[in-house]
Amino acid sequence: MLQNLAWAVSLILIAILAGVFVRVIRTSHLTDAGPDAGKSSARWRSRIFWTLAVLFVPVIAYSFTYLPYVPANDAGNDAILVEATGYQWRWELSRETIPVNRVIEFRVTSADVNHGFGIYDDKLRLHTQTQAMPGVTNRLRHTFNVPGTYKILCMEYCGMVHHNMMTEIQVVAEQHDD
Ligand SMILES: [Cu+2]
Repeated sequence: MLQNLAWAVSLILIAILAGVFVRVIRTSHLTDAGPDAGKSSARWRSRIFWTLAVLFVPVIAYSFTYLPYVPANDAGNDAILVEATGYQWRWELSRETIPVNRVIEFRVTSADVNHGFGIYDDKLRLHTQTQAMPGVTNRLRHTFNVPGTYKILCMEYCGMVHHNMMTEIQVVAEQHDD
């Protein structure tokens, strides 16, 4: 799963970084010996910097090839629309039942403060999410492949009863078009 991969990559990078720190600490008493000291490490720093700088652009570009968010100028007629509004402290949905294997477009906004709109399955695995912001409608597209009851939880602390801000949406096999 993608989350496990991200976790593994993070652990490897943390280990490398920790190794660099330990090496710097262990060799720090050697660095002020002679006029050439520090030159080779400066060369290495510069090499690593430019390698990372050159890698950064394609990696970031690739990571943007899939985003669930829909630009405001995208007409998107084929998706089934669900209007979702966050309030302190509840969600209001324009429909509570949606079909499986169809593109669902959530139009998410808030009536008061910032909320986080997160959709979880019955095992509380996050499937998709976006921000619910006052004065802004975020368009989030997702296709549910498994029928069932999904929970919508607030993902951003929004006051006293934030923890209670949840509702459910049913993903069903038969079609329920408007
Ligand atoms: Cu909240």
